[in-house]
Amino acid sequence: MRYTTVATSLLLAGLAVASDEHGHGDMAMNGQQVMRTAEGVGTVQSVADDGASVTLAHEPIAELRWPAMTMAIALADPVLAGQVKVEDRVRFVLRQVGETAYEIVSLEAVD
Ligand SMILES: [Cu+2]
Repeated sequence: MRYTTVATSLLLAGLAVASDEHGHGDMAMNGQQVMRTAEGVGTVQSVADDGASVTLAHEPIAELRWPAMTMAIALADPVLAGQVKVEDRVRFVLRQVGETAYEIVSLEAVD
């Protein structure tokens, strides 16, 4: 019984390592990271002076399992900052750029 438990743990550990390596393999083959994108809507709370980020009060984003929250999000291009102003309701597209990091690649005010 005890032996079986140990063997199962080793098997699960092996699977975790295998799937991790698979993810890195994808990156190497494509020559770039596999990017996940997701769309959201929210209201602009502030825009960084240098155009590097915007702070949004965004609605839940089901694809990422994000609840509604207010957060600063990096902008892929500072030009995006010029397209919106505080209190604008916006639609945006996020691109994953790291394990838990996202940046906005598209940002536009909506009615
Ligand atoms: Cu958030």
